[in-house]
Amino acid sequence: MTDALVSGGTALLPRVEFDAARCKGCGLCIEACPEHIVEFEHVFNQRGVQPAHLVHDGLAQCTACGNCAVVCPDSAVEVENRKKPLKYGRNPLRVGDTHYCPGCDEGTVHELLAEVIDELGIREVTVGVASVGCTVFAYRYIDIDWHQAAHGRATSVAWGIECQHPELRVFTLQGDGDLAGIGIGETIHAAARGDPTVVVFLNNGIYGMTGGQMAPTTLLGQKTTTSPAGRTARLQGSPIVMTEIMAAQAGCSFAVRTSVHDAPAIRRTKKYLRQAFLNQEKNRSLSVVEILSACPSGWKLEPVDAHQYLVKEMFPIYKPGVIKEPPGGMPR
Ligand SMILES: Cc1ncc(C[n+]2csc(CCOP(=O)(O)OP(=O)(O)O)c2C)c(N)n1
Ligand code: SF4
Ligand code: SF4
Repeated sequence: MTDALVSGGTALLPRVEFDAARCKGCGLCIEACPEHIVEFEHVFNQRGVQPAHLVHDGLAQCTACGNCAVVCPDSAVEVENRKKPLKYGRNPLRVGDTHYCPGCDEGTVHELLAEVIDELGIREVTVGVASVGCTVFAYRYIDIDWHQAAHGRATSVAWGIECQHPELRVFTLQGDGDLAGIGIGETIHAAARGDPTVVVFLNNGIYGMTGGQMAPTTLLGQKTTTSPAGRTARLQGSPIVMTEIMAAQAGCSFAVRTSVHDAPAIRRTKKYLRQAFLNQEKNRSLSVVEILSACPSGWKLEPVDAHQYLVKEMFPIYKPGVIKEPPGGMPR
């Protein structure tokens, strides 16, 4: 690991590496560490932020839970439990620094997708369809084949690939403006047809890339650049709950809503993504994994506050959990 601060010298202690150059200083690892042994350094890195590192002598208290590595949206932490052995963070498919804002959840979803594709051994047959929005550069970060779709058209592009190459495993990565706004027609028709696509739906309740405009998923009362007084049901309509709508279509065989706001949620989301790819192989119909995603920049909140907002304000409207079980049920 380049520019890495390496801690841990003996075989019994965990190995914990913080990549100072990669860190964008969001502080999520500091929040996630149950032993409180992660802090910001006093010096600045090339990105102009104070990167996270382990406190002096922190390794002696480290339990190798891996939470810091699991929550890092930028693959900047690696933890190895040398007793088990177990490793967290960094996998062979994840490449490059991401452009996402500090604390943005979209990078964490890349990590999970890369891990699942790697662990299922489907790298050579998987094609991602990147959409327009903050995930537009997804093809730079996961080393598989990609296709770029125009705004809202990702499921249609996926269907085109699937028609020509039924042997391939195709997934889309779409924001809520993309999937529920301009692409709402394409999305519902894909669910009705039962395309064998894994739809990964990042719902941050806002148009992030273009500067925080109101999306179909914006909460009532939420202030955005195009609803400065807060969204009202009368004027702009109520938030659209897309995953329930997709689940209601006969061709959708697995629908779930989840989040990546803390380490247990990240682990659950990985399980759901894995299930979606397994469902794709077994049932050849549409799976949707909606991931509630913090947008600290668009919401004008600090990363940790953004996750609190997500739990307090988004969960009551967008309830996490399995909406439609896959045929045969969820593995316990
Ligand atoms: C046809 C078309 N209309 C509008 C745009 C401008 N545009 C680019 S990104 C975007 C919003 C993306 O929001 P979302 O899908 O929620 O993704 P996020 O950026 O929040 O991840 C819009 C409207 C475009 N690129 N193409
Ligand atoms: S979670 Fe990652 S990017 Fe954020 S402060 Fe920690 S190491 Fe840096
Ligand atoms: S604008 Fe929002 S969604 Fe886009 S990268 Fe920044 S935090 Fe993430």
